[in-house]
Amino acid sequence: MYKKTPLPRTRRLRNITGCLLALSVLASALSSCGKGSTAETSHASTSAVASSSQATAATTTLNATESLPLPTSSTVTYPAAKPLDDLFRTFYEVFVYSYADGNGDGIGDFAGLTAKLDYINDGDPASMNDLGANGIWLMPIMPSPTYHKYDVLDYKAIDPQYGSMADFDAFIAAAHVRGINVIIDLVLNHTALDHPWFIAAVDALAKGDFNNPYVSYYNFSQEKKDNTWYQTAAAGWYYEGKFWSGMPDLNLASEALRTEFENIMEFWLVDRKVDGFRLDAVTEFYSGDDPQNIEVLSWVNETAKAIQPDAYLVGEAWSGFQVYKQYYRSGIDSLFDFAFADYSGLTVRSINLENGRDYAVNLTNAQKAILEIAPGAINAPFLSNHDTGRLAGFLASDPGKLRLAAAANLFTSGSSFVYYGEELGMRGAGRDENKRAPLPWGPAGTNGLTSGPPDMEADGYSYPFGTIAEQLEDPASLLSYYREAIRIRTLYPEIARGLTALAPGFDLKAHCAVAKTWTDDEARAQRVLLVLNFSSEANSQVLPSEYSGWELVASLPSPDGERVTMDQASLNFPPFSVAVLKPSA
Ligand SMILES: [Ca+2]
Ligand SMILES: [Ca+2]
Ligand SMILES: [Ca+2]
Repeated sequence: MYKKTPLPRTRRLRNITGCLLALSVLASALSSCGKGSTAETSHASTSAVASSSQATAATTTLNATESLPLPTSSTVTYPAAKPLDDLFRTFYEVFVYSYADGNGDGIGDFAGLTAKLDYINDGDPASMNDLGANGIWLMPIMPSPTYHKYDVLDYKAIDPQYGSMADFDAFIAAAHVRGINVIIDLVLNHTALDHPWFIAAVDALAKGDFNNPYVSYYNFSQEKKDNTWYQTAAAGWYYEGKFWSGMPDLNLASEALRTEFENIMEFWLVDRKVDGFRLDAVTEFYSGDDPQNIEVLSWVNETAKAIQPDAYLVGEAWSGFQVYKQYYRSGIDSLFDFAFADYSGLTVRSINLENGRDYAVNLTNAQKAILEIAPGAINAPFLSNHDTGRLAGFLASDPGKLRLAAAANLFTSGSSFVYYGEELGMRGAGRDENKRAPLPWGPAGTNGLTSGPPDMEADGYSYPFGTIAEQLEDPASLLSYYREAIRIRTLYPEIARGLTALAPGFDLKAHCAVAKTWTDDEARAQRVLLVLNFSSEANSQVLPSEYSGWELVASLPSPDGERVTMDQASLNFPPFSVAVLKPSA
């Protein structure tokens, strides 16, 4: 447990001899010894972090009170933090196909996902044996002719590859027991070519039955308007297929189609107990017509909220900030924060430029712009997803940059999303299948391992930081880091919910220093100061007078396991480390 009591004096007096001896058995202590003097003084003043440096004494025969190495992820423990049950969550994006196989056919399924749900959240706020996410976004789960299932054949069923509806219901129940809300992908822009609606519509066209309601479901024309229009089986008629010929675009102006989707939303929210939807391709409902798309989103939002007032909706408006921020006018809860994501987004760019200050300015301005449009908006930050390629590739597998990116994403206000495998530093690029590779539970033969999409290339993905089994054993692993960052996010609810402002007095270009304020349910103002060191070098900063008396309550380490320390009124940052400060109680 996490104690606020000061360290026993013997631990504060950790001497250089002890450090050198620890060195011989714990490689990760190497760099911490170089900072011996700072570490010693700081441990006296940063009790919240330092006092939990129990354990790892088993590595030596030294007197335990003299030889403790600096804490690594697994040696820092936190109080049990029960997440608030609201819409600000930590989401984990799951591709069921590649998550866990429950029946041995190599394809992930709901039986496998349910059996391995403890990895995401074990339901015990006191344990850290899990990622600690309390939201899951399931990529499409409905019957489909493709492995990715973004072309739907039946909106009220489960693809048999993934199991039965009973398997799905069991998964939802298991998720809810653990405090996990589940949202599912809802594809409103198009269906599969073999969807019964499309077959009926083309049949009607062929018979000249133009008033058949199914004809209104799709976009048909007697001219081939451009190269996204394709010939139907009905002579002289074309259909729109914005993404490809196998996905005919729906016509969301059709009242009959809207009624179908109202029933579909009710089916999932009420009968199947899902907690909301991730809305695919919202900028393509009417390609190039944002006001029309926003009108469709308003209808989706009103429909879902009328069925289930606390349903959560997040839209994929894959565009620039000035465009997607406008989609908040629809009233939708969240939109993915594309400006900060992907290889060219603000997060990766700022990290590569070691420019934390610009990042902080962008973060603050983006939140302000979104809240001006919709005061209730919940930003949806992310780093990568199933379309973008994987984060570890964007950052050349640099352990420090990967950790900092994780912290930047998880410490942004809103509902943060983590793409499965990002917490392991999985790589995957090139064709889409490579970005959707199997979650590596362990070596070949490990229970639950999937075989991945059929056209995945052997050299298109990799696991540079090892499997889950390997990273679970390593307190300094990227996985351990994600667990700790999510735990801190949960412990201090103002990190996800706070209004962000630039913290005055931080002088280094490398520092992203932001203060957040949030009023909790008991009308208390909660404040937190976050300082992320975007530099690959150690540096320090005098704590600005504004924060005089604030305490270092948590930190995230450099890849070598070094922690931020506070020495008198100076904060000392190892490379790529993060400090979390709160006013003294
Ligand atoms: Ca299977
Ligand atoms: Ca737990
Ligand atoms: Ca469309």
